[in-house]
Amino acid sequence: MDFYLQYKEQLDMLLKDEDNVNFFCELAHKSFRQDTEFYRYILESTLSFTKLNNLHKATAWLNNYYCWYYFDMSKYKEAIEVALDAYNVLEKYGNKNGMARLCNSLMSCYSQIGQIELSNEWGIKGVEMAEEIHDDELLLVLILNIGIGYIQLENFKKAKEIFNYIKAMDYKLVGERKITFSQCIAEIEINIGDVNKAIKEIQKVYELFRNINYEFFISETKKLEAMAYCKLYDYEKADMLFKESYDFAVKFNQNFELCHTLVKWSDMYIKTSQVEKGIEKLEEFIPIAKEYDFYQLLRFSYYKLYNIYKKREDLGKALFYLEEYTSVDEKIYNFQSSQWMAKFDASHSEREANLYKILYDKTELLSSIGKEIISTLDENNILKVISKEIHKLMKTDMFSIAVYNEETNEITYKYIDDYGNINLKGPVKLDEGNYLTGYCIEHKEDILIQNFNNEFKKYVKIDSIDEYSDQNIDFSSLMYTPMIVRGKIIGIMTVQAKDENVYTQNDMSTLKVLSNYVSIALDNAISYKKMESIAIYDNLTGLLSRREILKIGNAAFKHFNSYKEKLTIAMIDIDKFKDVNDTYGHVIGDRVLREIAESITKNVRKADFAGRYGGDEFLLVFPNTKIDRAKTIAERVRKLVYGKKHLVDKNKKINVSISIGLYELEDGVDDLMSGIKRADIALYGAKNKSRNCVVIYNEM
Ligand code: GH3
Ligand code: MG
Repeated sequence: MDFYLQYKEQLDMLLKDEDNVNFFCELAHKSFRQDTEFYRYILESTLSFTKLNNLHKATAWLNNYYCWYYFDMSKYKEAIEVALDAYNVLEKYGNKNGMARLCNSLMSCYSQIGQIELSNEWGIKGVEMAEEIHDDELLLVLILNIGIGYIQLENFKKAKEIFNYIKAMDYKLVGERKITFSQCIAEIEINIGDVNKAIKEIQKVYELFRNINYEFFISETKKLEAMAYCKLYDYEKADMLFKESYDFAVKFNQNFELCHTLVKWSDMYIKTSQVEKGIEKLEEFIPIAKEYDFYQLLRFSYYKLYNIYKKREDLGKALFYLEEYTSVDEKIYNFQSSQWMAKFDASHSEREANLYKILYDKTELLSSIGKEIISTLDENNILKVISKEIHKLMKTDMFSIAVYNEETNEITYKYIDDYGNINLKGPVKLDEGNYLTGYCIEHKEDILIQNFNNEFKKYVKIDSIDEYSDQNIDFSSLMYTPMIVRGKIIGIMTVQAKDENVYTQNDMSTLKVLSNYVSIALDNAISYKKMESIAIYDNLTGLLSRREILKIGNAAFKHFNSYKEKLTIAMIDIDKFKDVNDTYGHVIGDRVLREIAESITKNVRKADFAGRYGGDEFLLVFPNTKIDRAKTIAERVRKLVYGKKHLVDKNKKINVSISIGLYELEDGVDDLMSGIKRADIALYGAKNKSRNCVVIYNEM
């Protein structure tokens, strides 16, 4: 049938039911990157038809393809705009299939302009959806693109895990994807592996070019080849290849490739001490990158220039590039805190753990253990949860977590013994015989051993097992995996069994998922502890924390002791505060507590200090103040607190009073604590008297 007749017929069908969009999608799919003009033409004419006829769903589907047209034109903002629009429309219709595809498009766009985090978020979201609708092909594309994102972030280890997964799953890769896959493997090998393997992969790519329009891929392939030859120190050949890559990028209008090539080319010059030439390439790259918002590349490059000029002590230029660097950094950050980021409600780490779950294992059990682990803020509890659960997942005669202290280069092993008690071993220096742990930490790599006696030499440079001081000699099968948070290694996890050949690659993957959860949880626990201990202000009232007011009190006590400066302290407790809670609830109670704290701080002098000592108790420190003066202030505070009305119900306001005990420090008092005790005694005096009053210790 004549093409245009067929096309018209299909438009009519679309008008009847806008789900009849397949014909157009297939047309686009076939011509994509093979016949760009036709691709654009088909999409634009069909889109003007669907828009005119208010076919929103069909428009959204086609916009997903149109987004890729913008993408190839380096118009990423436009690409993102149509994709987001389309996503919103399909979300309304609950069309998971289309949404998952748009996740993929958005992931690629954001990655291109350097919004890798955002890109990653979309990718992982897409992965979840593709899983849900059992679309393995789309799942593969998404995972492939997530891998590319990690390469762009120069996180080659993670990228490698992902590509290993793709290999292991034995997915059928065809056409362009085969090319992309080989290019990625090559880039990973160049950076963290074997250059010769990389060159072999690149050869594969050239062979694939025979059956495909290679315009889109040639510049990148040449660039990768150049990078490989840099690794082999053949800079002449590399220079030539960079030039070819550059020319192809110009010829085919590929701005991203052009920029990327210039950056890598300049890297080579800088490395070979031809710094001027390196700067020249970067200067050519910057305006193009700025025009197309290649933030990530810009950020890396500004930082490089900053360092070059700093080294040369050209501080003016160094500062200029540092400022450029920070401004790009901020832009990236602002993007990340944009409304789209906010749409992803769970935290990034949690989603990342989720990706691992999908990559390595699909059981719900893991995810529920993960949730339990992540919600724990106590290190020992984390260990308990995981030790209990791991037996359900694999054979375990010994399980241990070792926490690594980078500063002291020490590790502390923690494990649960047969009686359910937590045992510690260490801290021990990493280099004192803890070879496998050391290897795992140093290389940030997993270890899977089926037979300890035969295999330990792969990881350990010792001749005899007698030199081995780790506890694992009783065990034949061992697995180790590092725990990494934000690129930093915080420890390892190990599972061991007495028999040989116990663990498979699959068990290793499971352990990795768990280690991911534990890493997040431990990181949370550690930051929580830190936050707790460094908190200067009390969360609820905003007054100084107990720890902080005691610190200040102790300093004032030193002045009292050494320089005979006067010092008076006050203990305050809210009267019948339990009743407020019981009558109006804790939320109102909290508010009243906050308001009382506010009245207290407002009405002491600037030089005085107020802290929350306990539940409804406050400690005031009046430095350089005699009891009479302190009494006047305390009376004022008491009156003003009692005078304030607190709204506790729709129309109900109440007054709440406080009792105050005062004590002026006297010679012979050993420390601040003894002073506080006396102020407390005075406070109880006030409670016994009538409440809502001030009592002085020495007048009791
Ligand atoms: P008294 O006059 O003898 O001090 O009576 P009281 O009811 O205030 O008794 P006490 O000081 O022993 O009890 C303090 C009460 O303060 C207990 C608890 O209900 C409440 N409380 C402590 N901390 C908080 C808090 O952070 N928020 C709220 N809403 N209530 C708290
Ligand atoms: Mg009280």
